[in-house]
Amino acid sequence: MREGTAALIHRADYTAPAYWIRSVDLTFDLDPAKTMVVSRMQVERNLDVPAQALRLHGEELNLTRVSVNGASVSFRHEDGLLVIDALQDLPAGPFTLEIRNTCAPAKNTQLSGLYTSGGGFFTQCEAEGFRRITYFLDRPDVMAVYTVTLRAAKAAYPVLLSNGNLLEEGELDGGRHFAKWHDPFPKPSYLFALVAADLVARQQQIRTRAGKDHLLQVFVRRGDLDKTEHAMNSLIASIVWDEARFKLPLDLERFMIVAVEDYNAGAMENKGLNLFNTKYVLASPATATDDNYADIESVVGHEYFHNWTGNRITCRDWFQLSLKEGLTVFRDQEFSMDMAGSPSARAVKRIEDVRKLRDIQFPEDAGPMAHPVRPDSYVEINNFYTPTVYEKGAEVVRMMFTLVGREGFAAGMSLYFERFDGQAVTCDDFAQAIADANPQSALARTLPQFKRWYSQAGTPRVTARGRYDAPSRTYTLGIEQVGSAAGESPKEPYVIPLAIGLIGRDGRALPLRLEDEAADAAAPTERVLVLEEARQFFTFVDVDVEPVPSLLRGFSAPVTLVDGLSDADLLVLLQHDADPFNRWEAGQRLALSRLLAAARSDAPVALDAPFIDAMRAVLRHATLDAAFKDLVLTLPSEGYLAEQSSPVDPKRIHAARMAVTRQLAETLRADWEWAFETHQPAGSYSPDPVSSGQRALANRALAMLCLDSVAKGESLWPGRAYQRFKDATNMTDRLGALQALVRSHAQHAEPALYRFYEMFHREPLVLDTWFAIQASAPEVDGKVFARFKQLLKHPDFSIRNPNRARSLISTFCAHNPAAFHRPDAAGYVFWADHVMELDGINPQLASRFARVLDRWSQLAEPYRGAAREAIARVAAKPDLSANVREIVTNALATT
Ligand code: B3K
Ligand code: ZN
Repeated sequence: MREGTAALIHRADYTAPAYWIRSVDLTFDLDPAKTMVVSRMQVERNLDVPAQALRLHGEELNLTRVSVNGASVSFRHEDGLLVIDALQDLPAGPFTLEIRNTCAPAKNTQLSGLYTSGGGFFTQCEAEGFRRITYFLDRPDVMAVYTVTLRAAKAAYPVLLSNGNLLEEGELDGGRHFAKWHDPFPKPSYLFALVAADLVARQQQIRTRAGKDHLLQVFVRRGDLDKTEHAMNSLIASIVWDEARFKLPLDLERFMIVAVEDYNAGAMENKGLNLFNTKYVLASPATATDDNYADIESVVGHEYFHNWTGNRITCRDWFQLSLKEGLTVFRDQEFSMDMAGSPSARAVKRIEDVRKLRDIQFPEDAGPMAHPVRPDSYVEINNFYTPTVYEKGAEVVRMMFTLVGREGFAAGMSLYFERFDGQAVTCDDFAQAIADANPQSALARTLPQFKRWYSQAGTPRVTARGRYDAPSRTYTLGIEQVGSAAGESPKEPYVIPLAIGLIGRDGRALPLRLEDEAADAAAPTERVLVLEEARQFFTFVDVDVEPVPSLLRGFSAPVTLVDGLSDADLLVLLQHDADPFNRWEAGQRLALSRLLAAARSDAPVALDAPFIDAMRAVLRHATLDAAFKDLVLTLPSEGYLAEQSSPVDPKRIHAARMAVTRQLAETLRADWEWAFETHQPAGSYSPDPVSSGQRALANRALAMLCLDSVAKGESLWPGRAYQRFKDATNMTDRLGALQALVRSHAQHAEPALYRFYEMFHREPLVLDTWFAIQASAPEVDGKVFARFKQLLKHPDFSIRNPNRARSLISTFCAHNPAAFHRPDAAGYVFWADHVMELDGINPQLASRFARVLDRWSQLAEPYRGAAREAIARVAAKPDLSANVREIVTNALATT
């Protein structure tokens, strides 16, 4: 990755802090225009580093006083830091540093630091927001014990919260009140939080296995209390799970979740006081879909699990971000799988996770922002909260899990906490602990090589070729690691756990015995090969028929596999593979080759009978779960197809995907009708995997039926969809029907959209969906683009609310490629204008949005040249934030 003007920070330059802040006593006089902060810190020199001035971070603050041990001292500002020189003369030992400053929460449109939203005060400090509240050593390896006093007008801000336990609260003069909080656990400043707002809470007392009582609270705005049950249940489930699976208990008397409407991220794991985007808290059957319910469970879990993986053990520096994020994503994925229950529901979750990885992380790893899981340098750390650090990081943890086994991983986690609880550590420390707890494992044997997963960017490509020798009844797999992308030189070989099986054409799972293994015990039908070299051969013996190899089962490593299987082989896997992931994958690959062929050719699409029959067989299968069927029948996304094409013509890809979809709608018409009629869960709404799978399949069927009806000029299914839209008793069905109408361009789409708005315009999260549906509608003659531009002027649209901005602008630009990429470049002109506008308001949001054009260099002309021009126009703006500058500079460095 390359960077231009702004300062690059390098991992290799890490040095320990010159001072430690052991404790901090903060007092806030909260006022939207001018909040006063008094910070009294117990500070000590770090005797391991040479004596030097104390340099504190601070951003957009007004400093009023600095004193040391009660006496004012002189200070200076240098390179954006507050420098205090006078400390070298102090006697050894701790001293008290007091700083008084003010900040302006109401003017804080960046939503980093202390800001206002909906009339309340909220904070977001990760990664470097604390320095926007007061001067501090705002780095994760400085861990302090916090005591926080909040003072504010009682009528406007009846609820005053900070981390830890409530020590006291009371009245003050002038209608003000106060609350004093104490967090007994030393923590880095990025985990600090405060809330002062008019909120109500759902509360629950629980007793954990250890017999301790805890108070759980979910705070929301008045009127939203009836949407907090699922979040509370998810929190309780998370607490129970972490104690049962990893023996990690809740360590505070009180655990709070607060929902906030203006929020850059999804949620934040502040110690004992998690702040959440409302999107990941609020749910009722009438307003939230099955997917929303699942997301809430997973995000509540994720933030809760950070309490140990992130908070108790944190990162030494921000290059180690995946230490907490990769591990915590792995933990939340395991949690969701364990909650899902059945093997089939677990597989569905795994498929969804892999689909996300390949749709989002693989392109990142092949584009201008490619970086290792543990980056070596950055300009703006907020640009590195990426799918690579999170999702690929979780895959790296999953590979360790695979290499040491479930018990071994649990032992490794215990050793990790034994060694490092209360400390700020590195990815190396984590990997070493897992390996040390499993000295006999392949991980321990290969650790330095395994850690290339942390240091090398790019998605490894693995080719596999199998050869069956009938006379000797042997099957030899030759496997090669061939670099990351076409044309790129090979990386140093990785350690790759490759889960495999061999299947007979009749579907029989064949025993797997390697040539040097004894023939006494029964050979397993699945095993994990550990690849370590650039090229390796594995010979299996006693193989009585020519097998079809089922490789990379469960997606056992984040690689691209090229195995040269024929359609006939893939059909065998789709029909028989005991591994549900590979069964799904076989269907995706069959679809992919047809979609790519359709995108290349100008001839009308004519799907072959074996493919259609295979899809029908899955749809009609007697024992497969509905959710799994739905995933098999979901065609690869346009984004994924784009990654498999060169150059990329978004309109051709869209047209091909639409054509294949229409043909499946037409040829499987009777099967879709059957699927719709037979997948209607009875009884009251429940977001469990079985019912939500049924709803997903019914909604897909309805969408297919509407497409086919509209193509034939019938009104039967659009009419039924409209009726279902009106009668629905839950949001999943209502939205499914609405999407079916909008995506088929049925006449009923307009009245349905109108009605939907009338019903839900007071529900911000549902209104986000209303914007998103219109922004993602399939483009016809520029009408969707025209409507999109109209919607930007809608009175309910605001670019300042991140959820709303994402629901309209990001949805259109990132998730509607055929509408966004236009030969007249109007989409790119819009993009550039809005990156620049947003950058003046909220640089973190702007730089996320800026990444929409990361893959510009892959585009076909005329898109490619026009996209580059738009990026160059943004880059030419002199006062860009470091956030956006890093993105556009890197984008322009690609050719
Ligand atoms: N740790 C936060 C993300 C903070 C984003 C800062 N730009 C949420 C999470 O990963 O749990
Ligand atoms: Zn996280």
